[in-house]
Amino acid sequence: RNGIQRPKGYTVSYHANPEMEKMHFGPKHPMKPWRLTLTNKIVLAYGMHEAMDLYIPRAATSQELKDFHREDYIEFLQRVLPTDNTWDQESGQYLFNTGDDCPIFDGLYTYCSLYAGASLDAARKLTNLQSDIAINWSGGLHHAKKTEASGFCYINDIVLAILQLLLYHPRVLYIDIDVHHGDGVEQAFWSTDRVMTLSFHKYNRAEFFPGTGALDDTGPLRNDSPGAHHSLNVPLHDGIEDDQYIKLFQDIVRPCVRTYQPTVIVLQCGADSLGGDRLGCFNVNIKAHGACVAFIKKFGLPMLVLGGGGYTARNVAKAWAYETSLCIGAEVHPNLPAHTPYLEHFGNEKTLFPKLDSLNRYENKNSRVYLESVVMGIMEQLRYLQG
Ligand code: V1P
Ligand code: CA
Ligand code: ZN
Repeated sequence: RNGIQRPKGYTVSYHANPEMEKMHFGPKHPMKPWRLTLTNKIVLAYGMHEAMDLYIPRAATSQELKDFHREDYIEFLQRVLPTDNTWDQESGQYLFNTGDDCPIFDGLYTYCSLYAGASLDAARKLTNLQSDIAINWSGGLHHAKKTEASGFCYINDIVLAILQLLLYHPRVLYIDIDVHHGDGVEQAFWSTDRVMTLSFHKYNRAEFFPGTGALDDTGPLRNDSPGAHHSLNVPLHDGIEDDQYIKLFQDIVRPCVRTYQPTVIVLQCGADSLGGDRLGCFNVNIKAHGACVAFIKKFGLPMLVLGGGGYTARNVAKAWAYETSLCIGAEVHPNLPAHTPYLEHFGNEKTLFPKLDSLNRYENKNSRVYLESVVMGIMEQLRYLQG
């Protein structure tokens, strides 16, 4: 119908549960699960569903969540209600770091177990060889810790999915292009050499959440610890441009793959690294963001593709729909199909690739020399892993 055909020689699975999309963090909160509805509408309007195996994933069980998270934290998420007083007098903090960033809303536990279930299902499609690329746009919530919520993330679905992959795969490469540091995933696999984590992000210790992810944050300091040099960080400044971002991504990922020889890649595609994002501060366009997905796909390794941040919903939806098309290897028309539901929501921008207008641009604080020094810093870390 739309000329979208199944990819030849490989299988893509798409894991989306519409129950997720109804959830609300609260009127002023930037995280809007509704962006997933917009994404799925565009994916369907183009006819991309013809080219993938679609799954409505089940919720993860509490036992599965406890594979990473501590029991008392999961039990808290299971029983807590928005009306409960969760202020802890003793510590002077809200329990388990809930609060403004991680509010307790109606259906919170359902929300958490659904996005985690989707990432687990997607990972298992890869390990049982039913898919080569598995996509879950509702996942990618990289800040959640073993015993607490952080930065809009409650359950770390990425850690749970990687733990599944590790049952079958000797080495997992985790790449994170969300504008924030993937601190929860880094911390979870800090001491192992079976997962390499690589995050690209805006870094400013005092002013930008979560304040970690400096270039010299590379794993345990003792050289005899297996995890040493297996956490890689690419700290960036405001305003990075398309060509710089693509070159940096390729110049860093290529040697990481060559040196580490992963058997599977997990890609967190946080869309807050796009220009015009409500929380982000880069000047990256949708085509450049997608170029990272296309570049990873070319390695031909099994791939778990996840969402993450992204706070200007129309751009998030366009980026993730475009990246779905790259996964299935379909060329899509640059204008959204006329029958796309909610088309009016996109205002004057019926194109899949809106140009970043000058009002939304950040001054580029990333010099060529700075970016070269970052690549050199990463290469230095990789040298420890050779031979
Ligand atoms: O900056 C902070 C905390 C709150 N302060 C005490 C420090 N929080 C950030 C959290 C950003 C989370 C990003 C998540 C992800 O990486 C993955 C899903 O994208 C924050 C910000 C901000 N501008 O950085 N929270 C909020 N804004 C916020 C705004 C309105 C209502 C609730 C939270
Ligand atoms: Ca990142
Ligand atoms: Zn983010």
